[in-house]
Amino acid sequence: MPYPFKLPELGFPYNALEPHIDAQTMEIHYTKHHQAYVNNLNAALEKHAAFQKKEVEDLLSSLSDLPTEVQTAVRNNGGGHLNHTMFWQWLKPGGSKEPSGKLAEEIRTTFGAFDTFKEQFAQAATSRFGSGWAWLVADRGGKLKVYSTANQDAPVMEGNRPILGLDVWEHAYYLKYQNRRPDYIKAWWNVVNWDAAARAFEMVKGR
Ligand code: MN3
Repeated sequence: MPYPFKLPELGFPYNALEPHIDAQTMEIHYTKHHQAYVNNLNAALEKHAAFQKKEVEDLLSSLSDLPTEVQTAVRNNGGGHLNHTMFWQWLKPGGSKEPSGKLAEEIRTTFGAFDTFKEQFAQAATSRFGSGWAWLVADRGGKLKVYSTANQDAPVMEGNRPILGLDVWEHAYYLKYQNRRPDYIKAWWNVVNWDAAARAFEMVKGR
């Protein structure tokens, strides 16, 4: 949905992902951090009616079309809004431990084994210096790749389609895990919504 952007439904209570992701972190992450990205994105576009009909993906994939003075604000806050909107969908209480169907096949073809994929993903998430995201994406050719981005940079900025993403900003884990990012990553696998990842992959294959 285009401007004015809104906080999406979370789809589950703040405590639903306990003990892996705690309720207080979820509440602050959703009502404060994500809300701030939405507010700042709306503020950036308030005086630019020509861009108010665009979806956030379109804004991010053609940042250079925007007036120079709002490019950074849209990159940071549009990315923040899009990344978090997807992140909530990729979380599910008691989610399945592994993907199934075509995504499972493609992960095996690309990485050799599901566990090898998990290792590469965790490595990308752990080694991202400072704030950012780890991603499983499909590139323009539909090939799966694992990498990380800084800040709120979104895969769509490089023409990639996100299949699964993990927020590794400290605000996503600090209350429970403090400096132990690897423990947060390990716990997060327990609440991944592989059905949402599989749907994202189907959409890539179907276009
Ligand atoms: Mn976040």
